[in-house]
Amino acid sequence: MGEWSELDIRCMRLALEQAEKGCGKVSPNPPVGCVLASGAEIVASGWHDHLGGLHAEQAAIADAEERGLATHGSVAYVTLEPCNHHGRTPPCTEALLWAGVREVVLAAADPNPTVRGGGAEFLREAGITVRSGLLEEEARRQMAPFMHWCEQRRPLVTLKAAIDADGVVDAENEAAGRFTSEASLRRVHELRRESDAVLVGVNTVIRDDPELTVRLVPLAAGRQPLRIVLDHTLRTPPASRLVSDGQATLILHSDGDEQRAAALASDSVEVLHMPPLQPTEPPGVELDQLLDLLGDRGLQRLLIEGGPDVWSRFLGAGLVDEAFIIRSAASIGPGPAAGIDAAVLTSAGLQCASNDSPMDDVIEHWLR
Ligand code: AOF
Ligand code: ZN
Repeated sequence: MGEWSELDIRCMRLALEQAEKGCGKVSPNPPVGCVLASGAEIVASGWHDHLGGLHAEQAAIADAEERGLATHGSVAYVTLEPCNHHGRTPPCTEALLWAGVREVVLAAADPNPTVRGGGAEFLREAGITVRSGLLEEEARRQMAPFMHWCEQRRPLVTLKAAIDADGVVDAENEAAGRFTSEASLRRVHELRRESDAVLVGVNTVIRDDPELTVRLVPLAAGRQPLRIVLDHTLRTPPASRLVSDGQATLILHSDGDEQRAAALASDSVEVLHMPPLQPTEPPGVELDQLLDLLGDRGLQRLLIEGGPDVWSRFLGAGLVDEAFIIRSAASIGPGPAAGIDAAVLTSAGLQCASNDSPMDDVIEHWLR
């Protein structure tokens, strides 16, 4: 279209790179990056680093100040439309005005229904040139959980499955039954870090007693994800790690008795009864209701870790937005079948977007 110059594109790419530094640390805010350019010179950059911390624009302005460089007359490249509200920080629109920015180039509009919006309009009315849509797709992808939550009020659902050469599944017990590589395992911990909640079925809890925490990669300013157990009749063992380790767990049931609920509930464990609206088949918590509940609680990304029953329920209901399938060349012998192959993923509405081989496993990334 000729609308964007090479400098524009270079600056926005850099802003996207800056934004990446906030990934997994700022939820429920989106990761955002900002670059300030004067003529052909990039004078400053910044990113939204942690919840309650400076927004990207303000971080970039602070960066320029620290370097003793003028922001007056510069162009700001931001991956998201500047906010126009007093939230945890004052409005970025005003910060840009104060800094004397002459033009704002943004990648994606901010669809957040809970903020005032109108950032671009406010800037235009103040006489600043605003151009939008540069590398929008990349920016929306980087902020996918935030965008998804803003537009649907539900978390983006990511499924992770590790499968051996014979289609047998990961024993989640990482010490005893691990067959995927160290690199794949780290990728799983990264996924957990980028997720607000991690969900398993009760059979996985009984069989593997998993922790489902982020341990192999630094958590930095991020939080441990909420652990969620789908437990139709409350069979979760009170001595399991998810119940006894003091980290937050949500156990959802549709037909458990009160005594069991009382034995599991504590300061860190919430037991919630969610009767199905209509009887579900197989019986259990209704998944649409579950996603609405998590969306209402502001959770933007849900990682489905297993096992096969849970995968098949989410895939069968067409509720998976993205899947990471880790395929190992090793055979772990007899075990539960994953029940996930290309045909299943395709009929769940997903397409294989990429194949990545960190060391020996293949990690397939499937997207809607
Ligand atoms: C920006 N720049 O770097 C980010 C923005 O609660 P607050 O004050 O942190 O505001 C959060 C909202 O602001 C968030 O939900 C999103 O709509 C927008 N995020 N805006 O101008 C940023 N992270
Ligand atoms: Zn802001």
